[in-house]
Amino acid sequence: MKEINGIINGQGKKIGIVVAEFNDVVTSKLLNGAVTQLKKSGVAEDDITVAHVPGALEIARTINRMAETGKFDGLIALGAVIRGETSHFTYVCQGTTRELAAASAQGKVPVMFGVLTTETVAQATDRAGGKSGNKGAECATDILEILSVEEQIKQL
Ligand code: INI
Repeated sequence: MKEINGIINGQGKKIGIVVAEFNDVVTSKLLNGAVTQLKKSGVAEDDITVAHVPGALEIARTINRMAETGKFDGLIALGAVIRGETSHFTYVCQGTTRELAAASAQGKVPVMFGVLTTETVAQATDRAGGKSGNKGAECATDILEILSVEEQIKQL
C-alpha cells in the first residue's frame, strides 16, 4: 500500500493571495496571518504576490486570472462576508463559494478557501487571529500541504 501525506515546505514555492477590501478590519488580519505563516514555512517574501480586490464577489475572477498566468504554484482567497439585514449576504456567500470551489477544482492550480462567512463581526474577528485561530494562517499551511501531496502523486 502507498500512502501520501503532505509535508509543509514552502521553499521555492510561488504563492498568490487575493484579498477582499470589504470588512478590511478582518481581512487585513487574515492577510497578515497568511503571509506570516507562509514566510515561517519557508516561502520567500519575493515569491508572495498579493492582489487586493473590492469585495468577496471579485475574488474568484482575480484568482482565475492569476491561475492562468502559470506563474503561481498555489493560490489563497481571503475575504469576510458578515451577515447584514438583507439577503445580500446569502447571495455573496453562495456566489463566492461556488466560484472559488470551481476555480480550485477545475483551474490549473489549487486554491485555498479563506473566506469567512459569519453571523457577526465578533465571530469573524475570532477567526482572524482571535480565540478561534487565523483562517489566513490555516490556508497558508494547507496550500503547502496540498502542493506536497500533488508533487508526490506525480512521482508515483
Ligand atoms: N463583500 C464582502 O467581501 N463581504 C460582505 O460582507 C459583503 N456584503 O455583505 O455585502 C460584500 N459585498 C460586496 C460584494 O462582494 C462586491 O464587492 C460588490 O457587490 C461589488 O461587486
